[in-house]
Amino acid sequence: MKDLIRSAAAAVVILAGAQANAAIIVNITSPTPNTRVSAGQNVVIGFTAHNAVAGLSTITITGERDSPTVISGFAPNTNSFSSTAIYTIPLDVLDDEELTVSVTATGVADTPETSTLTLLGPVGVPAPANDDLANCQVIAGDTGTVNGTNAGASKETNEANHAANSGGRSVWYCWTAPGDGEVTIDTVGSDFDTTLATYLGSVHPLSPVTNGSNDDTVGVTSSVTIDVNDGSVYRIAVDGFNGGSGAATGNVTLNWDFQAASAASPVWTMYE
Ligand SMILES: [Ca+2]
Ligand SMILES: [Ca+2]
Repeated sequence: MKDLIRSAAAAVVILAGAQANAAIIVNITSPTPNTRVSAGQNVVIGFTAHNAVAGLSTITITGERDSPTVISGFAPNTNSFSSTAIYTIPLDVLDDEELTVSVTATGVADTPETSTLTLLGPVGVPAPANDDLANCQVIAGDTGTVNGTNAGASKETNEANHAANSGGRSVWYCWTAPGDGEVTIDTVGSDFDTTLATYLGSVHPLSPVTNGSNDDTVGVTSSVTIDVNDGSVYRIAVDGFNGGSGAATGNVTLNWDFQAASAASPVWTMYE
């Protein structure tokens, strides 16, 4: 009979594939993966551990940001064990953050085995439609104003630091110059500390426009005046100033005002 049990355990090991050479089986049984959690919440982690061959020696519960907790409520050489542990969600959990909880069972004579569970932080603010450069909001005409938000926005891979600030919650606008001249673009009316930067190109990394970025001009809002060429497409980033604890967010107001070259900078030629 004992041989039969050993054979069954061996078969489980073979089926497990990656767990070759280990006879330990450990499973987190509750809660279900990707359960939403909130700051400070006590989550009951249910688990089972089993080692038919040589018994268990220790079980360790590790929260992603915690020191390991060793469960010792069973006698050494126990073959099967099921219990619960409390995992307290960190108070600074981020929206949609993935928190990993691990249960590791160590056998008397086997390699430890680990089961992991991912929990998700609170539901985050959905990203605005113009979060990514590729989805820039098209703005057109000589002059205008649009309103939006950078709440829920993020920074892309290879995205520049706008106005030399790390930012982190950028939104994008695309504007095609209707002629040669200059355009003043600003975020006056926005209700948070903005940064503003203008670029040529269509994928990161973009080419910064000369004198095309600014942090503060009107209060903490931003303004640039740049020379533009007829038909060129300018990518405009509005980000929140990041003083070290994340980018500022709020309602974005973006204004632009184009002046054609003849009106903006008349050329006077003297003839002798
Ligand atoms: Ca973005
Ligand atoms: Ca600013």
